[in-house]
Amino acid sequence: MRLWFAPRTISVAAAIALEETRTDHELVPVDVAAGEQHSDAYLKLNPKGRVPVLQTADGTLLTETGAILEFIGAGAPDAGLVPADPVAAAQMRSVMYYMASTMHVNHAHNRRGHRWAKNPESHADMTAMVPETMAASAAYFQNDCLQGNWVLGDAFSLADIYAFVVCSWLEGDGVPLTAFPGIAGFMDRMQMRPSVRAVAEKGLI
Ligand SMILES: N[C@@H](CCC(=O)N[C@@H](CS)C(=O)NCC(=O)O)C(=O)O
Repeated sequence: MRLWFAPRTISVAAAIALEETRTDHELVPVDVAAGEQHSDAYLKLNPKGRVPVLQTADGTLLTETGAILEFIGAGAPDAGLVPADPVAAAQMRSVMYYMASTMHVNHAHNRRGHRWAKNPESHADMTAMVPETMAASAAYFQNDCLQGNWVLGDAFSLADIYAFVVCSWLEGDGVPLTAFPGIAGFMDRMQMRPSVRAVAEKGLI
């Protein structure tokens, strides 16, 4: 498999899942700061101009972090990243959908206001709201999603990987982790996992 990624972006979640499942893969860096995601060559991989993209062993190109994580998890059932129980699986996906649809979008308002508004004053207004909206998302994740060590209590799952990357943006978005000791502990546990250490050694986080 081949993963197109950029450091510190949501694409790191896919890299962690590949490590968790010991899936053979190649990493292809995308220079997002230089706008490589908008190049003709990259748009052929992902017409949305975003990272990540995962190319499967048969050449299929997958986009959207949640879908990519599910694909990686399904290919390695022994890793246990997706619970067999349908209720637990739905709880896991509930957190993943929240990360994708709400918390990641809150974060994007920091520097990507041009997606939603033309007026620079509107961008500044959106940026000013980010510490508030990200703190609200952090409170929801800490108080209502984390059920002990992980989202599913004792069982580590794809939701933890997704949440880890999104929560790694909190400090940069003006939300100190000292205000969220539950998340701080979760981040410490994640950082101790060999998968996260491996991607850190490669400079992804
Ligand atoms: N819903 C997509 C969002 C992907 C996304 O927004 N990626 C960001 C990095 S975190 C990106 O590629 N940004 C580049 C840009 O906006 O030009 C997913 O979860 O895969």
